[in-house]
Amino acid sequence: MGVTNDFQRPTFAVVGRVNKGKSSVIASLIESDAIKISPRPGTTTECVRYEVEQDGRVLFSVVDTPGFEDAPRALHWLQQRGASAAARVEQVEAFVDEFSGTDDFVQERELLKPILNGSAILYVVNGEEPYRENYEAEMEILRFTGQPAMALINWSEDSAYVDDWRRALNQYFKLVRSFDAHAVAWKERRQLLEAFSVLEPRWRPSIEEALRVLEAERERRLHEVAHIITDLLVDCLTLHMIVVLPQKTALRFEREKLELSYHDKLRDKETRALRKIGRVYLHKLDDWTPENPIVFEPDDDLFSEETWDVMGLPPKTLLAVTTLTGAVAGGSVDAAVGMATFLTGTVLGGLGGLGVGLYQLTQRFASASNLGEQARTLIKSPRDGQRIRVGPHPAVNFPFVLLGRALDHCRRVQAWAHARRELPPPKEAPSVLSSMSAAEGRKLESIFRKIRKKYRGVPPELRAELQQSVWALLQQLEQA
Ligand SMILES: Nc1nc2c(ncn2[C@@H]2O[C@H](COP(=O)(O)OP(=O)(O)OP(=O)(O)O)[C@@H](O)[C@H]2O)c(=O)[nH]1
Ligand SMILES: [Mg+2]
Repeated sequence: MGVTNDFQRPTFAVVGRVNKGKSSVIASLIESDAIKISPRPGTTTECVRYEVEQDGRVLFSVVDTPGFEDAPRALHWLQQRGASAAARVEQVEAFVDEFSGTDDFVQERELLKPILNGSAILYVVNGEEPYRENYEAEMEILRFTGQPAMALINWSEDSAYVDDWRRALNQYFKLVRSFDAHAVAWKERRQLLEAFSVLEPRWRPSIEEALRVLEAERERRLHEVAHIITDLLVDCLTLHMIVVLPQKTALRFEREKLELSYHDKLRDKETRALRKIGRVYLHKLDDWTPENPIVFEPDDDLFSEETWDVMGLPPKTLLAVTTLTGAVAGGSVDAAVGMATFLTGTVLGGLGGLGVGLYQLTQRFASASNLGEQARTLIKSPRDGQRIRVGPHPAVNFPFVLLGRALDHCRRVQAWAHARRELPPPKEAPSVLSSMSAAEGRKLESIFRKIRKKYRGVPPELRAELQQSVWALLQQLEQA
């Protein structure tokens, strides 16, 4: 670490006993997957500075440090010198000099350096473990430095010891906050920065700017995700394949293969979009395979019955949406399975206004259909071949299932703290769309219907309208 004077620039040294989550706190705060974290004590052996910048200017820095190993003995050395309160910081400097070049107090000397250099102190404890008096030596040494200091009770979620910790820490630190390096999201990061701004008034303008940057970044990400989800919906709602089969091939032999490849294309589009959403939140989901389902659990197939039951619109809303739009003309609504089936011919006015019922009525699956004589001439089919089209997917619930899954995934990556190196299992929370009102559902359904109709060229206004609705849903999601 270079020697810079940290008295002018906001710098926070994250200190504490070995293995209490110091590096994890930093990783989650600055969203870094590169910081070394491990269950083995003594993972961090040298100070490492991380600078948070905006337009090339450093707004604040955090310094990762090795943990205290033998604080009681170090404190004993300091106390033996018996300096006045005003001279205590020189005492700590003398301690660092005294053992310099020896094998003694290696970690203590290293962790004290940034503090002696002007960093504020962020003292991290593990709130899952009971408070013990032997932490007091560490806190006393930190007090000797005279630097502004706050404490963070890490691992605080569901811990019975947090109150004890708080009482003890309050005696040593100006501020005491709880934190959970494994569960922090945007809100907790903002709260920690706010605490930073209280800790040292001189640094407030920089930290306030960092808060503004954080807020702007949150907004930017939501817009980016709205864009990704809109593209996914438009892409999947308009996806269709036209294949020419020799005249004598019976469609029933080819149908299954065509449908499978059509569904695989949709799955692939979805996986790509979900990875992109992960990247917006600086998470890589690139090593996803069906065997290593970092995006979804193995039985979460896009077209599984369970997925459709859980992820799309709930049956009641679906019913309300479908009957009122008139999309069921001539079709039927199967309330028992909560799935709407409807005559897709009405949706396919786009095909030269033929209005012929080209599609099988299906529930979860799109099916391949022979376009028939009329359609064939219309799309200049070779005389000796039959043109088969699969898609666009006809089910009313299909875009809702896609949307519900994308929003759920977004909620999951937003809550995925960077200290956790694997995607946490999904929370048992109801799907985002389960609380959608019939009015909201109807509005979306009408947009989806228009997009399907214009499947050969979706007007930009329609896309923008959808993006606006997705953005509103993402806002609701964050505020929930
Ligand atoms: N469940 C849970 N585990 C945590 C939390 N914070 C850290 N851990 C785990 O605790 C272990 C130690 O975390 P580190 O961040 O490496 O701890 P450290 O204080 O930097 O450790 P040293 O560098 O060895 O001093 C790792 O296995 C982390 O995954 C937390 O808030 N919740
Ligand atoms: Mg560490």
